[in-house]
Amino acid sequence: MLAPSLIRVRLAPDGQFGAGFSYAIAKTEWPVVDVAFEESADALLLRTAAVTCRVQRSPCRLSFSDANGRLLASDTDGLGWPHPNATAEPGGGICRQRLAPGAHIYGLGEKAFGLERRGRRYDLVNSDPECYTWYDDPLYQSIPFFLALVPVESLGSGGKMGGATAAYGILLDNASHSVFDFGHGQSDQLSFSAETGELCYYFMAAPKLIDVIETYTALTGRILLPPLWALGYHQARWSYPDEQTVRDLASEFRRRRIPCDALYLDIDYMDGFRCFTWNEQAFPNHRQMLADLRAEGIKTVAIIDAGIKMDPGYPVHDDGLANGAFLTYPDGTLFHGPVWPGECYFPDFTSPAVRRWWGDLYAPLVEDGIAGFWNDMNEPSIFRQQTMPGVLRHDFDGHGAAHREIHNAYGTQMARATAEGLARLRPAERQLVISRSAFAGHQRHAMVWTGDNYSTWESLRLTIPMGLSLGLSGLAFNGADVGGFMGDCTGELLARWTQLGAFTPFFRNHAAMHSVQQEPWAFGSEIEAICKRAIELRYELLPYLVTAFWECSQTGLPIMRPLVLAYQSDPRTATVDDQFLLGGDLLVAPVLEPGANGRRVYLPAGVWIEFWTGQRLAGSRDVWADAPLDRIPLYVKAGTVLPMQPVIQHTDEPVSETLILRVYPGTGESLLYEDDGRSMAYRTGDSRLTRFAMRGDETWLEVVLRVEGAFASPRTQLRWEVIGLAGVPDLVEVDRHEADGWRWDETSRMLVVETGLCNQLAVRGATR
Ligand code: MIG
Repeated sequence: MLAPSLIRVRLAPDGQFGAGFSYAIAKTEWPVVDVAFEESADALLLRTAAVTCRVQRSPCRLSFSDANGRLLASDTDGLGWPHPNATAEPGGGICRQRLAPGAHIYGLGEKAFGLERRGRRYDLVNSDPECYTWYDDPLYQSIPFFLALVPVESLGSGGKMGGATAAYGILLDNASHSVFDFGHGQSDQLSFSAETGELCYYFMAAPKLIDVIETYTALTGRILLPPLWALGYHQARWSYPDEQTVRDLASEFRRRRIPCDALYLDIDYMDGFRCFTWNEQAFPNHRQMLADLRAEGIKTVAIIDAGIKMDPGYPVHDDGLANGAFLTYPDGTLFHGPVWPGECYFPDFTSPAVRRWWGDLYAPLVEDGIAGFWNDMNEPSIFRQQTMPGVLRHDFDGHGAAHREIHNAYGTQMARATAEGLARLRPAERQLVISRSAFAGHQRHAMVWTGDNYSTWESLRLTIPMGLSLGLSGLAFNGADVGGFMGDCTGELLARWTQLGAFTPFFRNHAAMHSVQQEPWAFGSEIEAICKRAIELRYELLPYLVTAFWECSQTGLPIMRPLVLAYQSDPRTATVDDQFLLGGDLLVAPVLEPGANGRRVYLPAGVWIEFWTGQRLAGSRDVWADAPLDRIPLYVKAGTVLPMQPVIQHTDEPVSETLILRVYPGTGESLLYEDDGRSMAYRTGDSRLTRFAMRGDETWLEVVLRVEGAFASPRTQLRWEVIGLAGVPDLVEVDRHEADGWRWDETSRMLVVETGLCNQLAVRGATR
């Protein structure tokens, strides 16, 4: 019992418990929990304020119920062995539980399926699928954590409680190949199991899914705030082959006034794919190039792969050998396998010494001026074999392990070594480390992108459930290749994808070698203008997005959220995954089909205001959204103050002194988080939080501001834009005095009030 609602269950194959060391877990010390203990002939009962765990003695079966005595989860068979896939000793355990009728299952991070996980079986073994589409499994990342949403009726409490629900979550803390089956083998049963090692899982109970996520991220860690530039628009391609191409690319963005914060160097910037080297022919003056880009407000991100070329004389190779950094077979023979550079050795990122060595390797690239790093091929991927042999020996932070035992954690430990190295090299700065592979807890070291999708409408559609599921599984900072990676994008697809990408946490356009150019201007001026407008909107919304990132770093609540998270008791939301919430207040309903001029949108309970027209709409129903190619349907919850800023070309531009506050009349609370966007000073209190409390409707409203925190924001002017009032107001008040200089714009039916910093805004009699 780690907390009243968090229970760790361990079962060792031979009755011998190991050290229990795990890369998933961030928090191992918990305050003592009050537990009542009862014992009877056939069972033990452990009762906290939130959960009762019953352990039946023989066969050993566990069940969990909530504080109201409602059964949440119960074993259908004794916990046991072996795993159906178990190949070698000692074989991992399996846990089978009842899957209640009507229960929904979510989570597991990156999977190429819909949001709803029920009805299928999933393999969690980090792999390089070399491009994927719907239903391809496994993929690059494995997050062995799921959440269950259980209708209360089905918990056996009898009474019909229309829509009442309960939630729980389970993390299987095991980094070997695991299998989750949610009613696939047997429709009323779920099971989870691992190839090898202890069966260790964490059970978390809560009335609400959001509380389960809070507990899960308290246990496994939360995201660190990224630098602000990481939230801008990024442009990549495999590869921009030389200096001139990269320089021209940067100039194009500036010339066309399309905002952009970062460009990417894919593997061809290296000398023969040797990590930490430069192709001096193609990039002879890379330092100057990087400095010039920086001067234009463009950061450069470079790729680093996991394999190190077997090449005597190449310093990383020689050094790695001398330091014993590379993985070996149990007899000490070095393992090598083919990747881009040819035969490679693979560092043992589970060794603290190797992680340190690896992190220090970034020093020259950091000095050159590379701003962020992109770790690829770290499943690890090896050509012509799925991955490395399971018998290779790992240090496992001094505990020792075979590769098969920690396979799924390899990529995260590489990203961690990178992040820790950068933190040593640039201690005052926030870092961007992008990783393709990940395991539970990855979010506290780095972020992820979702690898090699296709330039197809199906892949576009998939990005939503994938991003939402990652967010539910701790990996809130994620994004897919905008425009699609493999195959040829089209103008229409790029327009729709850029519109969607503008509302995902990571916003990077990337394309594969041999595919058509996919930059925002690649398909002519109409598409360019649409992409540009979507990117501009992203920059206008940065104050809101930054706030969502901050909230995520505090509570684990995802940035991009499924409707069910906010409207759990509305059964209509349970499986919605073609629209989503960004933060708490903005509903995004992208167009996901070719040739469409609109789409259906489900508006949950409450009043919603259409972003483009200011129209007020009642929720709890489907509405039709007009969506010509230049428009993505967006809705703002009534009662929201949406913090925005004027368009900028990149985030190094000085922050405008004007903060735009879009007010959507209603009742609610909104937040604005601010800090310097680059340093670590926010961790010692140099930040500012503004709370907007609003009451009202379309005829009147009052917004009260409360400011906390010491950060001296450059934003000293407020431009209030009140959207969706019924008419011209009789009275506009700022700090309880009649405001001078407000105006009513009849065409947009918007009230505009310009003020300095203030504590209150009130609007009355807006009926005419
Ligand atoms: O085997 O570095 O997912 O983003 O462009 C392909 C080349 C290797 C896979 C990555 C992709 C990247 C590509 N890489």
